[in-house]
Amino acid sequence: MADERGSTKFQIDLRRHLRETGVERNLTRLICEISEASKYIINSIRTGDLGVAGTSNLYGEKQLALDVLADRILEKRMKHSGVVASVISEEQEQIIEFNPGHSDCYSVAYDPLDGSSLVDVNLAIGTIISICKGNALLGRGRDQVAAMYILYGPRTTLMYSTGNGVHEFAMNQLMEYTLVQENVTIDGNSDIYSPGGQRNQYSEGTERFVRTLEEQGCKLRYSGGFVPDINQILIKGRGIFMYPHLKNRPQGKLRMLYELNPMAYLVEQAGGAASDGKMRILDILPQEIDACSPVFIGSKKEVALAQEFLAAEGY
Ligand code: AFP
Repeated sequence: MADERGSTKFQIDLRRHLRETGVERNLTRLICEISEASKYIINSIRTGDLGVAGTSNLYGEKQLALDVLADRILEKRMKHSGVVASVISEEQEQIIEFNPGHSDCYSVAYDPLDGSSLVDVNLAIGTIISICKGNALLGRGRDQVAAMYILYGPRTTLMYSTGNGVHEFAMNQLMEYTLVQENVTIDGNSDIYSPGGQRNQYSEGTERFVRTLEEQGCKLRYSGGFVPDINQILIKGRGIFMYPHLKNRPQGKLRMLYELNPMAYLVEQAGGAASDGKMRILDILPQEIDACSPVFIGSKKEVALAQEFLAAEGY
């Protein structure tokens, strides 16, 4: 459908791509509803209030007005879509049920505006979406049926997978998402690395791993936004992101349901890997909705190398 990145003989929009790849009707509707919601989120980022909302989220983090607004936009869209059984948002305290018993519905875990603390300095941020069948929100990530993100950067792009490869779309001047490339692949050796968290809190194993990457000539690329940092690895086809176990934060910072599971699904679909340093992220069974985990995600070779260092030098 698309020749080299960005140039297509004709513009294939998101709905058409979903239909032509045989995605189930309600799932197509859900993914398109989320893409529609992103247009309102874009507008709120560009023109909205950058102040605090005066409230805190599940993690005790101060919510920005934009966090709350983006959350409301998405929740409303999914509630009225008619195909969503329940949702959980990083900005909400608990699971919200719309159609709990509906057998052919989906459940969605989402981070409406990941990296929102970067908006005031005009850095790229994103919306992260995890989709499960029925009400399986607290299941293992391997049971997801789809994952996607929207990246609000110099260009607005959307990446999705329903289990048949990872496909990139860009928003055009009419605010339509049109296909840029299909089957995004991670198959190179890393020459970039994204080390989250304070370096002086790293375990010996993680420290040795990072030093080895630097000795191999890897360059540090870390924006503070999970979505642009993962997008960089997917588009370049190589690299590794980590937010590891820290001495002062053993579970790391990133959240299983609406950050790690969807990104691990996309990265694995692109031929990469995602681990907590010992096991596959998608095999972890979250114990609560706010579960966090250490993460090493990106090129398979470097994720495996991280696991070797942690096993040998200490997790
Ligand atoms: P915010 O949403 O609070 O900006 O956090 C963003 C994030 O969850 C993720 O997008 C980044 O990869 C990570 O935190 C950055 O964390 P540090 O600020 O500790 O580097």
